[in-house]
Amino acid sequence: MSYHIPKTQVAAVVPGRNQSVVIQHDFPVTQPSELKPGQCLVKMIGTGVCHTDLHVSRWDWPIEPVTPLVGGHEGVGEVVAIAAHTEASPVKLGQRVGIKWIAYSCGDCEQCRQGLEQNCVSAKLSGCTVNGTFSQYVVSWVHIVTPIPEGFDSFAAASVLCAGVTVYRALKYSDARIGHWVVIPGAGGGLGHLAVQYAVAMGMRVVAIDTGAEKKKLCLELGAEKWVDFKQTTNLVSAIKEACDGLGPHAAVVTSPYSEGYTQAVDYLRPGGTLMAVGMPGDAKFETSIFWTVVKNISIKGSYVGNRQDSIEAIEIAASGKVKVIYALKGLSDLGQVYNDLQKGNVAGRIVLDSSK
Ligand code: 8ID
Ligand code: ZN
Repeated sequence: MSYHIPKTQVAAVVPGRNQSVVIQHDFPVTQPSELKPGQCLVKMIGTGVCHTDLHVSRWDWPIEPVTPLVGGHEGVGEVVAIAAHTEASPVKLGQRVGIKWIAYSCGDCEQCRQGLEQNCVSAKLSGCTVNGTFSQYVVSWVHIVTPIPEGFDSFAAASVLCAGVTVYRALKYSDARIGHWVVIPGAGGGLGHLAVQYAVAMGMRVVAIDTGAEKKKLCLELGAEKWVDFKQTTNLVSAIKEACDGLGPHAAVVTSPYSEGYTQAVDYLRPGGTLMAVGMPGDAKFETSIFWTVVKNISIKGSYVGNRQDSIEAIEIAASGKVKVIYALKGLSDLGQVYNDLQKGNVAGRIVLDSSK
């Protein structure tokens, strides 16, 4: 099998710092002969837009992105070339695969050996330190891409590769178990709406925190038992405690992109509870009571995307129908508008871009 690989492609590009996204029709395509052993070329089908892409495009974070920046890190496509001298490729030409935030991890360093591939000393980040999925052809690595099960919608699968994996792992490490209350600030957003469903699938009881009628409806339809609107609730701490037997939730998985989603978590968590930090405001600090963190035996844990195994588990659960990605489909050329909508908090669920448009 061999494919015609064009020399140029359409890509949504941020040319540099303080610049807006532009649609470029002549962005170069890496040719199969230019791939290094272990690499593959993936022809994109679709890609989700994560709030991380917005953070990166605004230089919000202490990580310096490549420029011109082709963002995007949750995409699905077809393998159309595998580099010469690639040994024991686990994926084949023509296979559908997913690209995630961790574009590359070495597999050999201490962090990789322990399953913390996210913290690999040589990690490359899709759509940040290497070109990402807001384009039609992406260079990836055969040992890192995630195989997509047959029959699973490519556009839905795309958003599992960041949003889904991230919240699935955060819940897995939250110590919450069947029957426990989990509160999810940001529940109506891209990560949050999947967190609601993974938590329900794991047997947990969910309190969704977000704002507006559309997100309320979405969260309750997806299985949240209770809803708290953070803009309309004057005493969030007592509202959340009350929603969870008067004692508060066993865990909070905070997916809000701003520090406001974090500030009251230690106050409303049940003694012994766990705060899973997932949302990533660039320069905020935890503002929380050390005294009550100690006295209530609160655990605070960061959770950063997931490794290859987490990704496969998250994909298989979603492919089985237990978790549904709620998305609106747009084209690559709509990325600028999607960033505006995300910034304003206007996106319920996810926006996925069709790479052919
Ligand atoms: O590996 C990770 N930890 C990881 C992976 C992927 C994404 C972290 N993230 C980070 C992103 O960089 C971003 O900071 O998670 C955050 C959320 O990403 P997202 O889900 O893609 O964003 P979104 O779709 O805009 O959803 C955010 C939701 O938060 C709500 C908004 O209304 C929106 O629905 N929200 C806000 I803004 N403030 C809130 C508050 N104070 C809040 N919800 C509750 N309380
Ligand atoms: Zn993401």
